[in-house]
Amino acid sequence: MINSKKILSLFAAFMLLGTSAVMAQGTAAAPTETPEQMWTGVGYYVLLVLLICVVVAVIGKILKVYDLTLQLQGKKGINWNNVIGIICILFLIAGLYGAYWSLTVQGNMILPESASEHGSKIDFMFWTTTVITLIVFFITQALLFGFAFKYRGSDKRKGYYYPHNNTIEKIWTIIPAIVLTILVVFGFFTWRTVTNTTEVKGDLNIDITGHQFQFELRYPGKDGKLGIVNYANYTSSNILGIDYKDRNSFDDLKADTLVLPVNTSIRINIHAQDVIHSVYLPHFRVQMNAVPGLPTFFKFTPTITTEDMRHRLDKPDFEYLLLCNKICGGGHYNMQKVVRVVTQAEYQDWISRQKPYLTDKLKEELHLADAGQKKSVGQNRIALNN
Ligand SMILES: [Cu+2]
Repeated sequence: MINSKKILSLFAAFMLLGTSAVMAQGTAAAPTETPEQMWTGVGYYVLLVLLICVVVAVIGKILKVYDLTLQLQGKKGINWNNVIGIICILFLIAGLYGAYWSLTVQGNMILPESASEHGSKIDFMFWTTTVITLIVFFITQALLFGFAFKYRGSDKRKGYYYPHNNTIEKIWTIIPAIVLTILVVFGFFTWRTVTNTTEVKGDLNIDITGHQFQFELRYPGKDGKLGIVNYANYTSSNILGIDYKDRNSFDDLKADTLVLPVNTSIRINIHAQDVIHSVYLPHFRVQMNAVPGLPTFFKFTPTITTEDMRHRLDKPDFEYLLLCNKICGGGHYNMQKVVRVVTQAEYQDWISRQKPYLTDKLKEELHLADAGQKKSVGQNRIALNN
């Protein structure tokens, strides 16, 4: 009854159960779930899968016994070809209904209209691809299971041996190749228009730095310029490694919310300090990896203020979000910030209330007290001249 194969598969099942238990305890550190809850969750689903396997095996055995009894009585046994054929049709109906359900229920969770200028191009591409693949999906699934049912095994007919047909080969190679080429070229040109901006500078430059597990935002001060950063300058009080030999960095501002003035071209400069993160602004159709040692950037123009979007969606507490889109470690889920698109006036008011990165403590640490004062004297002079 029990051979080495069965013992091995039982061993594999226990290993799987053990691994899930260890994984469950590892992730149980998440504050929202207690270890007990996670343990019940994983154990429950593993047992459910085992139970389904047992039920299927039992039904199979019962049918086998029934089939053998019929044969012993000299009757024709179960026509398995018909059973399999009908299962194929049931699978087609259940599968298509599942696809429809998923489109209507999960489809409702789709992002609202794009809140950036280039976003409509990305959306157009997304919907073109979705519609084409959906049409192909429905046709091929219907043909696959429909044919499996229509041409199921039968004593009345014999399978026709049909080894090769060049025309069919050509059709099903060339048509997908053309469609894919169009989609890829279309995507290439769209991406080029989105990212290939002649003037690389935006009206507003903002630095976004990702590290485990937080985003740091840096806005330029009154001079409108961000100072140079270099990871080698990193200290516990200079977490971005800002280079204070560069005077542009003296008035750089620290912010907790990514506030963007509407209808202004924004250039986000993207840095990472440890592993690869990704700056993802889904409502603006913006995503760019944050790679350590390789600064990247993305330029876009927000077009709908947070206030306006709340009205349009009829959700009074709607917020745009900045998310990390690379699984960068245990606290990845926590890497998010609120993004707020506001009017120019609101932006000016907000920026005037942000604190500089160059704190008194840091000035002391860098022996910059003098330089800071000289700078402010210089600024006053300019202000007077104006
Ligand atoms: Cu991350």
